[in-house]
Order: sequence, then C-alpha cells, then structure tokens
Amino acid sequence: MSQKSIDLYYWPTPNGWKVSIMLEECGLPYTVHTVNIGKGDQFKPEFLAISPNNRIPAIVDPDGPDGRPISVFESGAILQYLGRKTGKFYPADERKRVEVDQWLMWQMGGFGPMLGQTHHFRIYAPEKIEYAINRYTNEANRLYGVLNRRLEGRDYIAGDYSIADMACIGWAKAWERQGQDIAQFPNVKAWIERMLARPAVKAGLSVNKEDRNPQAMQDPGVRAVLFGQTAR
Ligand SMILES: N[C@@H](CCC(=O)N[C@@H](CS)C(=O)NCC(=O)O)C(=O)O
Repeated sequence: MSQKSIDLYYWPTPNGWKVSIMLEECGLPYTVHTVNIGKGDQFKPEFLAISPNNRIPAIVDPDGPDGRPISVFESGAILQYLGRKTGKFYPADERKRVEVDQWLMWQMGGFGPMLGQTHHFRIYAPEKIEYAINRYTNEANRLYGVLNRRLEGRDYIAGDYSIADMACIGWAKAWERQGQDIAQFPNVKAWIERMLARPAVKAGLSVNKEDRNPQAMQDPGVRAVLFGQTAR
C-alpha cells in the first residue's frame, strides 16, 4: 500500500526544519500546512488539538501504526516516530539507538532551548541585558565546545547520519547570531558544511523559505504574539 501524504504543521524555523529535513531524507510524501506563528495561528483550536503546547512542528500521519491516523507534536518525538516508521536514520539496534537518543535529547533539552534564549537576549530583547547576554552566549559557547569534541574523528554526531544530526543543523548554522566564532570549532564547521551539502537538507531548509522575514520580529504585533505569552 502506498503511503498517504503526511500533514506537516510548519513554519520555517530551526524546529520546523528538523521535520521537513527528515521527510525529505525519507522521501515521504507530505503536505505543508502553514502555521504563521507571528500571526497567532498556533493558538487556533484545530492546531491546539494536535499540538497542545502551541508550538510547531506537528504532524498527522494518516497511516498510523494501526492503520488509523496519528498526530505527533514535539520535534524530537516526531523524528523518532518517523525513524521507527521508516527504519531510516534511527537504528533499531539498542546500543546504536541509545547513542542517537542521547544526542537527540541533548539537542532537545540544551542545544535548542539555550540557543533560542541566546537569540532572544542578543537579538530580540528590547533592552540589552548584559548579564543575560553573557549567560546565554557563554552557555552556547560551552555547547558548541561539547559538539566540537564529539565530532572529533566523526562525520556525524551519533554514528551514522541520523535524526540527531537533523535536529542540530538548523540551530548550528546560525552560530553567528549566537555570538560564536565558528573557527573555534573546526569539527562543527566541517560537519555544518557536510550537512548543508546534502540535497535533502537543502530541500528541507527551503520549505516555505519565502515566509522567513527577519524584520517581522520588529513588528509590535508579532512581538506581542510571541513574547507576551502566559497561561491561558
Ligand atoms: N520543544 C519544541 C519547541 C518548538 C518551538 O519552540 N517552536 C517554535 C518555533 S521554532 C514555535 O512554534 N513558537 C510559537 C510560539 O512561541 O508561540 C519542539 O522541539 O517541537
């Protein structure tokens, strides 16, 4: 039976790219549903029904494990799901899988959130708070150091090319915005170049790229949606 198109709820950001890259790498058919997070689409009830944390990305796979549709939110869970579903880029061997899982969780719990805060305080915050800028720029620097050591003598982060690499690339390619000097991390630099040379990575990073607008973050309406969130 041929695979039905997977619905991808998406905006072109580092977390969204993880999934567009994986779908491209696996050659799975998918339909992009644009969730404009600057306009507040992430709060629409139909999106919250599949992504209760009001964050992209999310997917709905009409061919779920039991033949019924399944929805998945959280980029790491989506990558693992697609890896299990296809048997690609997520090894079944337990020892190898643990290797991938550790680095995927390292990205989900550290490399992504800390670099996100680095972007926030360096670029988006209305005041330049030295303490916050230093704290997150230093933490980003520490994390790049960890990744650089990990990539010593390795082409990819967790054994063969895997979902761990896909999770990291969208964040790492923005090192300049995080106040880093990539020359300090030659193994990361080489890995970024290796990653960006892959056709599926290029294709994944290009999905809806016309929607990326760095100026949008200066728009008071966009800032109110993204930076003024409290419990609802
Ligand atoms: N841990 C989540 C984080 C997702 C996330 O932060 N998504 C951002 C875009 S990169 C978002 O949807 N922001 C919308 C908002 O802040 O309301 C994941 O990895 O899926």
